[in-house]
Amino acid sequence: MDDLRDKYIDLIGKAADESALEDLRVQAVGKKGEISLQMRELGKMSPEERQLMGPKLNALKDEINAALGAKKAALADAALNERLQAEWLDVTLPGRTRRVGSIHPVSQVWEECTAIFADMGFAVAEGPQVETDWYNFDALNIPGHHPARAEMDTFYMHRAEGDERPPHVLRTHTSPVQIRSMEAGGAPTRIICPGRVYRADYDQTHTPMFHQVEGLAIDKDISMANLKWVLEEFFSAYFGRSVKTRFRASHFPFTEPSAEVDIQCQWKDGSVTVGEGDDWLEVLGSGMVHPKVLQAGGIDPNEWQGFAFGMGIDRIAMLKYGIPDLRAFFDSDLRWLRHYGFASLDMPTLHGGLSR
Ligand code: 2NM
Repeated sequence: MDDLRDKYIDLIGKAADESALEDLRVQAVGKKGEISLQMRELGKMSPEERQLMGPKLNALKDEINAALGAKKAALADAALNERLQAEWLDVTLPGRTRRVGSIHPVSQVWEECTAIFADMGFAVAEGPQVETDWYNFDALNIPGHHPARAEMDTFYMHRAEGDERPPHVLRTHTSPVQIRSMEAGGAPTRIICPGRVYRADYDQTHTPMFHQVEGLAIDKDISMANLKWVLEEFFSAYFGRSVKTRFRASHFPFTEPSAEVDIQCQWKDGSVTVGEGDDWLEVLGSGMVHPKVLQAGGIDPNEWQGFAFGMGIDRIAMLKYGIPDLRAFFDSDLRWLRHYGFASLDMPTLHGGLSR
């Protein structure tokens, strides 16, 4: 019995894993294990022998079971320690920082304009950037032979040979959106149309894509006086100070009469400040919507009249935020974007104040 005990205590001590340990358990104390077989022999013994051997065999069985349990716990402990060594993680390491993006000045000013005009009761309308030449030109009283069509440096969409559809263009202004709005909603109406527009022109002050916001107000008794008030109200809110305006007679095919609007400014050391001084800066075109344009939009010009205006978002962004070069707007230069961009949680609201 001592041999049996030494053998199994030794084997259990050397067992490499749980399955080896289980094999040993079966081999020693399983139903047909060595110790169980010995116990079966007890029946053949004399009562004296049995009284001696029974307790000894039971004690041996208990000892082996205890050794198996202890070894199992030791193996589990070792396995856990191994994992703890292999899978540690330093939760005190600093995180990987990621730079946040910024809001482009055009987006910022777009939102500023929208907020100011919305406060005056203008709804925002948007439309397609690829337009038929009817919406972009004809409906706006710019017929086929009109010099404005050539002057606009229009991008025409490619047509496959035999494709007889009327020409499509990249819109040269957002006015087509206003025609579509007139068709869809009729009069009265008050909308602004911010959006991307395209003209084949590239130099110091022109990019082939730029941004416009146009406005339209139609009712029974809308006049140039309403136009002047709305624009002065807009510029004062936008620049955060009162800004004088100057209306100069002009000509556009889609308005009659038409006026270009200058704002008061001062030139000093090669840069310009709005709202002071006695220089003037042209920033906007406007006028009373031409009867033919109302008609093209399905509105009866004998019953309704209204004003319209258009200005460049990029242009007034440069003026407000002192950005010198238009072309840098669309270079996607991260240093420029970080410098002139706005915090993403700092979008303009009227109650928060528009300017920083
Ligand atoms: C300008 C100048 C003057 C204008 C006209 C219209 C429409 F569609 F209602 F007729 N929208 N915008 C307009 C008028 C635009 O931009 C310099």
